[in-house]
Formats: sequence, C-alpha cells, structure tokens
Amino acid sequence: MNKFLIVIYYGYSLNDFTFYKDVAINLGLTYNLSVDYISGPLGGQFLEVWIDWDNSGTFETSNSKGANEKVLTDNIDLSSAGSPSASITPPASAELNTLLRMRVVSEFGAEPNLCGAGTGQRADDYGVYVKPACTDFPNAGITNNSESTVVSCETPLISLTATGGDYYFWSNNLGNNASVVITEPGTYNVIVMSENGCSDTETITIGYEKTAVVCDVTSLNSNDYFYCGVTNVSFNTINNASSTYIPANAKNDFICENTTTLELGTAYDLDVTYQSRTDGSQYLEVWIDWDSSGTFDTSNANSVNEQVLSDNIDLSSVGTPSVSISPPSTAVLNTVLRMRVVSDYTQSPVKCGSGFVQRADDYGVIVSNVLNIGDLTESNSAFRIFPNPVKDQLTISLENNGRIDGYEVYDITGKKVMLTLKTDSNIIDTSGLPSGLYFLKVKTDTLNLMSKFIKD
Ligand SMILES: [Ca+2]
Ligand SMILES: [Ca+2]
Repeated sequence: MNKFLIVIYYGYSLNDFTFYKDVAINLGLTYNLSVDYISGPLGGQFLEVWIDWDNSGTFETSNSKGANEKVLTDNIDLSSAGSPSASITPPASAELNTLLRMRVVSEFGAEPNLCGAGTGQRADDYGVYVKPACTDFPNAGITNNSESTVVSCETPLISLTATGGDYYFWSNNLGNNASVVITEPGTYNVIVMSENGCSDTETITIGYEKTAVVCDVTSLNSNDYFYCGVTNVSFNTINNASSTYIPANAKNDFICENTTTLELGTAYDLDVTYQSRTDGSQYLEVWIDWDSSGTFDTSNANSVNEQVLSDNIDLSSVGTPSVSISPPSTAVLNTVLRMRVVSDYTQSPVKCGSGFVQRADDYGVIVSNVLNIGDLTESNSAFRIFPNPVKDQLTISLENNGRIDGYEVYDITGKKVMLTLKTDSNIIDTSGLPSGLYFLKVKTDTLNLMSKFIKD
C-alpha cells in the first residue's frame, strides 16, 4: 500500500530515509512493495530490496531465525523503466516494535553489492516497524456527503468521506485524505488504518446517468488552438459554437448543456461547420450511440450504422456538410444517447482512442415516442377533422382531397397511444380509446399537421 519514490541524488551512494520515511506493518498481514527504477542507455540495471528482519545488522538470505531477508529482486535492459512489486508478509520471527532497516539498492550492469562498493550503485534505506498481529481492527465506513451515488447532470460531483480510522488509502489514485470527490463511475475502495497499523476496507459503487459510458479519445497534440476542427454544430434544438482549441483530454462534454429530443418518425437536419488549416486537410465524423451500448458501431446490436456523417475538406477550407437524420426505430427510447462529433487533421478521426490533432465534442440525443406538446402550437387551415367530439370514427379532411400517409395519437399526458405509419384511409378508428382529450399528428408526403380532439 505504500509506494516509495526513489529520487537519485548524484554524488551520494546512500541516502538514509530511516526515521522520517518509515512504515509500520503487522504480523499476519500482507503488504505491497513497489519500486520504480530506470536504466541508462549504456547498460541494464539491477535492483534488490532487503529487510533486516532479525535486526542483526546484516542482510542475509537465511538469517538467525531462518528467514530470507531479500524481499525483491529485479533487473531491466538498457534504456528501460521497471516497476516491480512484491507482496511482503513479515516473518513470524521478525523483531517486533523495533525500527528495522530496509535497503533498496540498485546497480548499473550487475547485481548490487548490498554491503560494500559498487560501480554505479546507490542504496536508499528506510525504516520498518513490525507490530504484533492485529487483534483490534478499525471499522471502516464511507459517508456519502452528496444526495446521490450516481454521477448525473444534476450531480456532477459526489463527495465521500471515509471514517473509522487514522489513515486512509483510496483506490483509483484518489489519494490519502479522508474526503474525496468523485466524478466518474466505478467501484471505489478505501483502506482505513488505525494507529496500531491494523486496517479494514470499505467499498462504494458510483453509477452514471448522463449517458452510457463511452470510450474516451485523446490527441497527440492538445492543450492549444490548432485552428482546425469543428466550429459549430446544429441539430434540432442544439446550435452550439465550438472552438478549435484542443483540451488536454481532447474532448468536450456538452451533454448536460446541449441535449436535444428527437421524435421517432421525424427527420432532423444535422449541420456541422468545420475548418482546415493552411497546411493540411481536415476530416470529420459524427456518431450517435443509438443502442446505448457504450460503443459507436458501424453495425450495432440492431444492425444500424451509428456513423451519421463523414466528410473531409482540403487545406484552407471551410466545410458545411449537412445530413438528414431519422432516429432508427430500434433506438433506445427516452434515454440520453451520446452523439460524438470528432475531427482530425489530415486523417480520419479516431472515434475511440488516440488521434493526431483531434478533438471530440459529445452531445446528448434523446429519442422520444412521447409528443412534445410544444409542437402543437402549429395549426394549418389545410386540415380539418370531424366529428369533434368523436365516438368511433374520426375523419381527416385535407384540402384538394389530399391523402394522409400516417398518423399518431397522443393522450393528455403526451403518451403515444396509436401509431399508423402507412394507411390508405383518411378515417381513424377511435372506438378503442377511453374518453378524454387527445392530440392527433398527421403526416402527408409534404406536411406534418396537428390538432386536438375529444373522445366522448
Ligand atoms: Ca539480518
Ligand atoms: Ca452503440
């Protein structure tokens, strides 16, 4: 649980960190030791770690109690980095409640000489206390300071406080403070340790409600304006000016501010404006995770291609591609789905993974089978329904004896109660509807018409 960072101070071959960088461990428990070390371009590097368990003043492969004091050995080739680790269980014969010496020693091109002279050798010594086996364990707890255990647009940060001990070690690189802030879903563990060195673990799982979790993108070049990429996205109610600044994580998440609701059976124009640099072409793709699977697929679980737009432009250009998008009938309904607009310089963008001068903007798309009541402000004199109130048959009359293609009926709550995509008749059978107020949406080959009616 404790990671030692070895800093090499040239000119010294031994640094003694004992007494101010020491660690207490307990008999009967196992601890993780990990060491990071590097080699130079001229040769390999060897590493050993020893603990003088019997406090004899010597490091032995078999000490006075028969214990092996060499706890880690490793080596790497030239121009490499190594991060070996070992699980260490103090031997039952270890000298208790005494500061024992742990030596981390590394040598260039040969096994280190743990006592004596090396050629390019350095040793760092640390202190280890071995305490008796734990009998009094702390009782680890996690207090959730937020209302929710789910990261959402309403609750983007979840604050947790670990309780029950004197020291805290959080997983997921969250550090050693009692209180932490979580922004990503996952399972989080905290090791709670009391002053006697005994520990207990508590776990909490944080969910995510913005959208299905989708892979991240990165960019080789980021954290600056590169003057290429997407500058505006327009899609139904979304009209968002973007920028050609590429943030460090290569992605901007607009899902909480820029989400739009699409109705099944309706087509929407997606318009993207993007630009290229003077020294290279630019590529653009847009994807929508229609099946909320967490991946963008050319053929998803319902055999739908989730790539909705692909385009590219020459250098020194502005592109304004436009595409008409109808949500597929198999789209997951009434859930925020992720739309990714991603662009890269001189090459096709990588929708998941690492690009070159790449930036992705994510938006939210909800596919609804529920009528947006706001749409009903539309009226059209070319369209009449009768009788109203109606009992069993509602007739739709269009000017010039026009025919309808299909219709939808919604109840007062906006829930779709009838859907006919294709019909040869201008008469709707309303006999199965309970009494009440309904909204009717009629499609012809050129128009979307709306009206209200009352069922007696
Ligand atoms: Ca010894
Ligand atoms: Ca998908």
